[in-house]
Amino acid sequence: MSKSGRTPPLPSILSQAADMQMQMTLRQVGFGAPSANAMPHVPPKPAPAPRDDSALALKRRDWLLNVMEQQRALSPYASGLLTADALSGEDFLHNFYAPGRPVLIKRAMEGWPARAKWTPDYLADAVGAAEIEYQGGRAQAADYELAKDRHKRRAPFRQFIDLVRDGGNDAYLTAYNSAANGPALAPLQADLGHPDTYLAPTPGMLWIGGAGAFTPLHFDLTNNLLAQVTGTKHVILVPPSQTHRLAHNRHVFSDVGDLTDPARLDQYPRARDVLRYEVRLTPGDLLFIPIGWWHQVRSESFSTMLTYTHFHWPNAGHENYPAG
Ligand SMILES: O=C(O)CCC(=O)C(=O)O
Repeated sequence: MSKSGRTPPLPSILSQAADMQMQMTLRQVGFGAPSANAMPHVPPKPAPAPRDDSALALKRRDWLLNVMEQQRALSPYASGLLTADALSGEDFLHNFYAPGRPVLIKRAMEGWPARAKWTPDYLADAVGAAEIEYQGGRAQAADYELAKDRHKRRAPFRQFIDLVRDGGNDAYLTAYNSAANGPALAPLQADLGHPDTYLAPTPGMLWIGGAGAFTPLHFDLTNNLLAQVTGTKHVILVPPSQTHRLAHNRHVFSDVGDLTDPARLDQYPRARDVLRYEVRLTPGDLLFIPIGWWHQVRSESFSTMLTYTHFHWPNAGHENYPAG
């Protein structure tokens, strides 16, 4: 009751109750007004240094990630890899981008001339002898992704196409080369559309390789959208909750490298029953790979693809990754 004897309006009661609660909470943590017989302030003893129990801390973190994954598995909507048809920007944001869930999006690249045109011969004629940078000498090196800079090569584009048209993993034009290739590959831009439902108008980064081109298991420090133009790719996606099974010792790479290689699985048995989703990327498919999701990609045929990172929403995870 108020002094006037009338019941104060409800919001006032609520705010008094909230004040009271806040004061009690503050008292509990030692912020109460000093009482008349308060003791002189004695600085608290410093807390004992924590034991070095990093192994236990890691076990607890992995327990938490497992429990959360088990809970997601209750719903195929929450845990499966969904395929969407002509997904709106709003639906993409709320159901996939913000929650960090992958999605395969169909029918978002209708009318791109590149889908019909980009054969090896057409590409060779369109770009001609302009020199480009690509990744080369990969067949004999196990660490060709980790040691990317050592594998940069240059060649006239037509010669590069001859290196990849019959397949193999030795040469691959990747997103890592795109900063060097803008002017040389400019004639191809007119053949491309742009998935502007999800992306700002920044050009994508081109990948061109033959059947067998392989990108080992890693995660990216940004959210990525893959746009498959021609050819097909086999992608394995693994949620971040499985990191403890993947021997994550070097930068963003897994020492396992290839989840389809029995010899690697013999060496890293914890990776055997890792939770995974497999996707076959076909021409006209967009695949959203959220930041932190492990993936490995193998081209099944001559293949052209773009990757984009300039979404309409923040995508700056790479700025503070503890790279070590
Ligand atoms: O297509 C590929 O070979 C690799 C694509 C990829 O890993 C990526 O964009 O992060």
